[in-house]
Amino acid sequence: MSDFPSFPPGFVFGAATAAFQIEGAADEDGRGPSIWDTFARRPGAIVGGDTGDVACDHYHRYREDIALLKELGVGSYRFSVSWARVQPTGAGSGNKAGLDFYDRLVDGLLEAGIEPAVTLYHWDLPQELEDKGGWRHRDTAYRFADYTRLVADSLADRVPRWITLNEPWCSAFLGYANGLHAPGAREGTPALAAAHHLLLGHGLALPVLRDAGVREAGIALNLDRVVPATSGPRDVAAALRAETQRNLIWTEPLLKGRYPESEDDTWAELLHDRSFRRAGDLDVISAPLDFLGINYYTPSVVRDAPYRDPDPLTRQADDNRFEGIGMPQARHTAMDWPVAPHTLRELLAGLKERYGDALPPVHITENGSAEHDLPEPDGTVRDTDRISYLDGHLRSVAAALADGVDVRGYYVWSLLDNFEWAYGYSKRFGLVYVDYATQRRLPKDSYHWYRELIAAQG
Ligand code: IFM
Repeated sequence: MSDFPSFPPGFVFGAATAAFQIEGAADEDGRGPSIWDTFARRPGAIVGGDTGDVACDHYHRYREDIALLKELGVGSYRFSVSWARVQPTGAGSGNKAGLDFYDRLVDGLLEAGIEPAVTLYHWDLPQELEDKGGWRHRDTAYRFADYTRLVADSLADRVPRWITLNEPWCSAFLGYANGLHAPGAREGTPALAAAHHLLLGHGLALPVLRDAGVREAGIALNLDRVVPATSGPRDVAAALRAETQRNLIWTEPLLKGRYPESEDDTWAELLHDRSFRRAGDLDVISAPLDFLGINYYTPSVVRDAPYRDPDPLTRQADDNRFEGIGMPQARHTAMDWPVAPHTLRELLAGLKERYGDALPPVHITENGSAEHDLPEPDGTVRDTDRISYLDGHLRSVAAALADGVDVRGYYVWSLLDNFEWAYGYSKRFGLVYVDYATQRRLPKDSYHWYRELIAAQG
């Protein structure tokens, strides 16, 4: 560790998880069904037919997991609250048993000297709200603000850092355009309405958090570092379209109070579709953030391509005349994602260049890799590829700091192997291996490596 760059005093080293991916206890203590419970039961939706019913059984084993975090030495733990556990139908009064669980979790973290960081929405919408239209429907944004009040009333006195939404791009486009995520809809334009209503929900939740006196409120976006395949004008234009669809659709409304322009016909039309927008929405959405959370894993190298669907009437809202060509020269993780740590620094530099002083302080709210982990007979897990992935990305963060980007923290995804959405339990992102048959936790070599790094940084 001696050659590792020093991070500034107060820099937060953390680890992250999300409720649906680890908690299990799907039917306990009054929890209602979420869209992921429903979607996981759809034949063919999830690899191996896996569900979140048991997951890592964190609901019952949270004390053991807090002990793992304490031993790891993290300053902060980012977890999400299951909306359907604390407000089973997505409306009305709270479910005390559900709120009590998070109360105990927060107290346990504080006793262990770890700052809790709460994500309010990590994709698990109560099913009843989906039945009423889900994020296509404006009212869901107001329901989200009410739910925020419920959770803030219970936890704001002890939780300093709050994240409204995790990766709304996935909720909108994987959920409502290509159907790879819950609720599994393939609908086109409603994905844009969903994107807008997610942003509106975020904007409505912010003053609720401010009223509750929270120290820091932000949002976590999965921003892409988009690289054109060649310097030719067609590929450069394709990269700009990709950046609009992946990044600018979020950062422009949030940081500038406007939607991006696009030279692409379908997108220009969709972005200027005002049917689901009301006057004043962009003011609500662009309320100041205390930090911008960035979840980063891998870059996209894109080239110009025809529409996948030539028919504008059935075309999906994520079809924007570009295609990824991968990075054949790079190592690939078990997700088949190319590993290119320097691109995180480039992404951060690009944001700083585009937004200047309008860019709030940044937290890397997720970064990590799925690898083909196999425990040795003695219980060790030699995940050297993950160590090199994390090492590279942390150095990239250090380089961004040296470039003058105000990065305040870094959270490894994830503390535990867990339910990796459409991939079920087939992909392992954890610093800690979970043997799902016994629920035994085995800290991997990367866990020990991260612990040493945190200790060495003081
Ligand atoms: O597991 C997910 C997480 O829920 C959101 N960000 C990406 C991770 C890895 O795919």
